[in-house]
Amino acid sequence: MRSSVYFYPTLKETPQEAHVASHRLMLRAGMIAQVTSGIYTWLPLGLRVLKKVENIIREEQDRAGSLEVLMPTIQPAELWEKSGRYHDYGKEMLRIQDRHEREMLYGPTAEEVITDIFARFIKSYRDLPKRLYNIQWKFRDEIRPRFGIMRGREFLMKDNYSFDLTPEGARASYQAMLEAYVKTFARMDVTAIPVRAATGPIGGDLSHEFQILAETGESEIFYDPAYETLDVNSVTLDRLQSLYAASDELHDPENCPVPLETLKTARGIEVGHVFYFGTKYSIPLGAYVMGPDGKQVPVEMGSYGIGVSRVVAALIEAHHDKAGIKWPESVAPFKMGLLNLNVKNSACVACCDDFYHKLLQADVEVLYDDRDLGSGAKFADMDLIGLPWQVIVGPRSAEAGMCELKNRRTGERIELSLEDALNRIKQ
Ligand code: 5CA
Repeated sequence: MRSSVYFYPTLKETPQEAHVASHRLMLRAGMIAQVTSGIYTWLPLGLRVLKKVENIIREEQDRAGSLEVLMPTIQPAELWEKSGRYHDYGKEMLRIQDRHEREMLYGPTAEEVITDIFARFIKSYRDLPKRLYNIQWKFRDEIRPRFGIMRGREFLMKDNYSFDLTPEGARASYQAMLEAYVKTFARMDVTAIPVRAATGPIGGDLSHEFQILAETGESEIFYDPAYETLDVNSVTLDRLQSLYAASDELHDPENCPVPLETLKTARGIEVGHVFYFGTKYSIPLGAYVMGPDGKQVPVEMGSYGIGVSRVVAALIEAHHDKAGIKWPESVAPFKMGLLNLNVKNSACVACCDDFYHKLLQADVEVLYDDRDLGSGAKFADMDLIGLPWQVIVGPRSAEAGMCELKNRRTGERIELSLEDALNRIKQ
């Protein structure tokens, strides 16, 4: 992609309304633009990152034996009246009337819709277990939308729903999701740790939040120092339950098993939340299957969310410096930036154009800064948008067939021939 035809309106100044690094950097890099409070347009550069995050999540959900569906954003109030949540959900739910004055809502989550689908089509224990998920926009009329897309009103969520015959089966589904989450976040170069959490309006009595540790996190978490020895790569539900780590909502200082002197606290960003709530929705919505003994039993359910759009902000909180974002390769909008430092110099242009075409042929995702701008502005923009690699070509290096290769994360720069640079990048 050539910068001259692309659209990423970068800003030099820090926008006044942004109080955390991720919000500041997303606005400055031209990734998002606010439409109104808590509602954003994703601009091309931001959308590329969102799609990559979404795809990693999708691949790990599929690998964990889940099936993707796509539910609507708008739901009928009727289903929520059946589950009993329509009146309890309160002002966070955006309620709408259609032209026939039927009550509708913009879905804040989808337990009712998916349970109704299950109830209509799945009738036998032989079809279990089933895990159905979608990646869809949700709306919650947050009282205090803030930090950009971190706490938006409209946000993208991956929500998975599991259906099992027995509580043991449901725990196995819960365990499979814990594992999928650990793999998902590892692929994005961050560690998200599961802590015990309150279940709120989703319900149930077993729940974990996945928290990425960051000073600017909105949640406070409390944990036993022994938790630091937890190997998140081989985390099991039993192991998790044997160690104390709780979100602020659930933490009760009076009844905490860890003595106050040893208890640790940290701040985190809640990027995911998993719940086991048994038959809370299956009974009222009629999701029963025929068991092996021929009797009708309500299915055991859990739900598993990831704030897909919030993850983008959390990744920036975890990976940035003063100059800008430092994307992990797996989610970077482009793998590399190619900087032509003088677009009026014909040797430099010829050399960069040729290099650009070779990158395209090799399927390397590249943003080619071919704009007529000073080199200072190009360096600043490239560091700001945070592509993992930069190839820098000026008139003198062009004549010698050389370039500079910069690693954005380590800051390391080396001079090498264009040919060697190409081979390295292809690897
Ligand atoms: N139905 C369940 C799981 S499928 C559910 O709705 N869980 S949730 O309420 O915890 O939301 C799932 C995830 O969505 C959260 O962990 C968080 O990462 C993200 N999320 C929730 N509210 C917002 C918001 N206002 N802005 C951005 N992300 C949000």
